[in-house]
Amino acid sequence: MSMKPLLALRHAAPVITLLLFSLSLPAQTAAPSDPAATRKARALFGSLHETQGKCILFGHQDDLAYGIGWRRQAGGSDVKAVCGAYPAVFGWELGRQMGDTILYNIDSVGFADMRHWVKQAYQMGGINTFSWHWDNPKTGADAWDPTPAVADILPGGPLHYKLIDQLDRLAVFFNSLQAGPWWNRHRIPVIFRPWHEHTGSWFWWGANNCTPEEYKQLFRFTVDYLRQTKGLHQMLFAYSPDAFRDTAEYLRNYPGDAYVDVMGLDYYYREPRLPFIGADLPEKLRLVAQLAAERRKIAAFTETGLESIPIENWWTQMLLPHLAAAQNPAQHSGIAYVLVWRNARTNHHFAPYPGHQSAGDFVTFSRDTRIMLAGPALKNMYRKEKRKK
Ligand code: BMA
Repeated sequence: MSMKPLLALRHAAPVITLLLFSLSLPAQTAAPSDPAATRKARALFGSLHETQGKCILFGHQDDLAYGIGWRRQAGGSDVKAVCGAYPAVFGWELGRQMGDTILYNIDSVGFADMRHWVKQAYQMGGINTFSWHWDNPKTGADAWDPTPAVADILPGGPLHYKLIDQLDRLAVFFNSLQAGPWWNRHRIPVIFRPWHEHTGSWFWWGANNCTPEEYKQLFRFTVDYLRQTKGLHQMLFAYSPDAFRDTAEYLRNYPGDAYVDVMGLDYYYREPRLPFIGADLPEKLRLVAQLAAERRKIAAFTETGLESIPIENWWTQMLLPHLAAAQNPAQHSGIAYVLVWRNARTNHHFAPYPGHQSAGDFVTFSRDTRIMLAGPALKNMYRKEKRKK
């Protein structure tokens, strides 16, 4: 190359910089809690924030892995089989325990398969979110063993090494979720929802099994370790209490704005409680949406469902109006996504399947303009990229 083009290039450099800078100007003001979040994680956060209040993304746990009467079939999805579209949000589970010889999660989903499906979901613009039912590190029993263990795994505790071991393994797994061609290979941004449903006491990290201070320390340590020690910046973190009475209870274990991106709610519809929930949920979802809006966070109904959906029109008569009650488009406030739990078997499923009595109502729900499933609009989820400062 002669000197002239080189010089031209040198002079063009500030112009290019300015151009890139101005391209990034209309970037969202709402940003992830991690100041060093990757471009894709920023884009995801920004898109969710922008969508919030306008429409609600529909999600399903283990959607691509199995459903009623099938398992591990290419293209399989009960949601798609019923309404013609894949969900927009895909939930995955990391428990019981990660280890050198452990190939499957608690629900017999292989981690290698999961990696493949996460990528598939991402390539359609879908959002991947992870739950973690980690075994009780003190007793070795499952996550539902309420024996207190949080103090033991905090720094200085006798079992701290077990937490480090699991977080190291989670980091390897999260980092293995990658996409893009060689010139733009990147880590897939994910929403991680650790230590969920803590307002209940069924997990060893639940309300009666550790103090709010211990819980906050555990949450902060988890985030700091993954973010700072392991250098994971593709992560958004969800804080997801179960049923709560008021703002004070919702926020009692809140680790702080620097540690949370999604303010969630895990709350199931259960038949004996249905009239109560019917009255209660719009208000609770509104409260979560408001708390999130005040902090410029994302609000989400991070886990819900009505087991086996015995109410034919539950989708349009309960879930949809409850979600809609929290929407406030003018303020970008509302519930950004809802995730229903897994389709394990006919007496433990939360999405419909072909032939199910609520299938027709689900189709109506899925076509409502306020509900978004996979499709062309979802393709832009990771495109509104704010450049890293
Ligand atoms: C529960 C049930 C269990 C499952 C666990 C973790 O709600 O669905 O069957 O093992 O979640 O995914």
